[in-house]
Amino acid sequence: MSESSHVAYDTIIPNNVGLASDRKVLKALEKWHPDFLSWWKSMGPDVFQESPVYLRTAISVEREGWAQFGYVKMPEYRWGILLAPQVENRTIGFGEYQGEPVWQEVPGEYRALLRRLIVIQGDTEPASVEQQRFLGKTAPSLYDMRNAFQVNVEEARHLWAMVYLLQKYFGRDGREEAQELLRRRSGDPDAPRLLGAFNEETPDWLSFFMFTFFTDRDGKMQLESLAQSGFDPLSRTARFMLTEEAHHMYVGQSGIARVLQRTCQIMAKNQIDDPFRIDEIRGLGAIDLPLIQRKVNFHFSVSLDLFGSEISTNAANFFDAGLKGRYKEIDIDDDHRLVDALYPVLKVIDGRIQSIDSPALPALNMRLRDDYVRECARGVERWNLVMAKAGIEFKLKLPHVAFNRAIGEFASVEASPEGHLMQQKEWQQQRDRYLPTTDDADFLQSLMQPLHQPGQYASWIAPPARSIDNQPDDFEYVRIPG
Ligand code: BYC
Repeated sequence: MSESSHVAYDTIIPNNVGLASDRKVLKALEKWHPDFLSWWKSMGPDVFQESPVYLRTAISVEREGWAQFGYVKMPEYRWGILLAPQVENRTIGFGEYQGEPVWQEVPGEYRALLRRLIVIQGDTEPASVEQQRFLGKTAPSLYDMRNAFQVNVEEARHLWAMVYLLQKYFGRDGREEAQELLRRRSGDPDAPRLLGAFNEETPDWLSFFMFTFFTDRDGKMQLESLAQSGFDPLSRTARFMLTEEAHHMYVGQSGIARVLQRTCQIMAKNQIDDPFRIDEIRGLGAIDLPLIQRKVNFHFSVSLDLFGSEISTNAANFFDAGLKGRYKEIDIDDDHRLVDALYPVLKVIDGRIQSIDSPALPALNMRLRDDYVRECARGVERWNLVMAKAGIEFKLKLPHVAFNRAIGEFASVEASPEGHLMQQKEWQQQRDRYLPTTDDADFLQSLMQPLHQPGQYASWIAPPARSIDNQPDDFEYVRIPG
């Protein structure tokens, strides 16, 4: 095992960054630790903090075998600082400094830009834990409860990852930012989280699965871009975070697939082939497909906002400076400078949405968003196989990127899910066809009855295709005192 893949468990904070001999940073982190724990206890999962949960913990950062499974009480989880192994002789892959050796220290002129990127990334991690804090109480099974807690502890570890970068490389400013990350709260009107989607509620499990499919996937795209960074510690941090992120998106992809599967089963069993016989379907304890489409519309559009404006000088500056690349930058066959390159950008011109070739550098947010949309579309196709297999004529669709947007080119217009521009009044009239209604929310809440018997699942969701860590179907993923 190479030096940087070995995780030291001799300090209070497991790490593979040599913390034991980095007294100053260790001290700063040890000071931050109790504040983190009190944040976790007050804003992390409600109720189940004392329950042993069958969690995976990273014990190595090598591609194979980094996860060790075992029962842990969440406040005792070994949150650690784990960076992917250093790549020998790595050079900056894009922008003004292309070809130069990557930086091991923060370049002075980019300090503010880099700090801003790290703070935004860091802010999303505790935000998602806060958003999901009540889910345990209504978990449809112990399997699902465990998955949510796994996601939560890993998002909290991602917070640690960003706090380490802030404290190690940004001195006093970094320490202040680390405190601020624990001060802001999702949805708090006085101290909200920085990005819109992270101030929304996650009130039910359908929302959770949608969030882990759509919003965690934004996390993946952003982390992929940061993994390209010329600031090597950020790149290595993001690369390891990505290995954990994959499971979060799996929870979303498979969670929705299981909901669809159960709805289709219940419809088939009761000889209902029209997905719009809503009352009957709901009466049978299943979630109707049109409601699921409205949830897709909501979570997709809110997640698109996380990519920023289509045209952004911030994005151009991040790229030029070698701080944030494109998705799979090293696989792209071009000059990696983009000085004269063009990229098609959607704009509203003369009351129509048109694709206009624009300078590629300021259009990087749009490009990353396009990569994201393609990935989401593939996931939706997989969901649609569930209905096709059951012989039910219904296809989920991603809404148009102009639909329900609060950031960027389409923030000032209203568009239907098909991408037709509409007057505000007409859109308001149609709103309840497009987006989840209070009725939908109430219905979902009515389904949120906890199921704590090992191997049992709520009526509205099918059991998973496979267990965690090859455990038997009736495994007790969370031990809840009787
Ligand atoms: N809400 O130049 P623009 C994850 C602000 S998720 C509120 O277009 P830029 C995770 C923007 O800050 C991934 N404000 O933006 C998932 C700017 O403000 P100033 C998180 C917004 O900078 C699930 C102004 O509007 N990581 O990891 O090009 C669970 C003009 O914006 C929003 C990152 O995002 C918004 N949605 O792009 C757990 C990566 N969007 O300067 C975790 C780091 C923009 O006028 N961040 N604004 O005060 C970035 O790369 C960029 O900051 C953004 C925004 C892509 C987010």
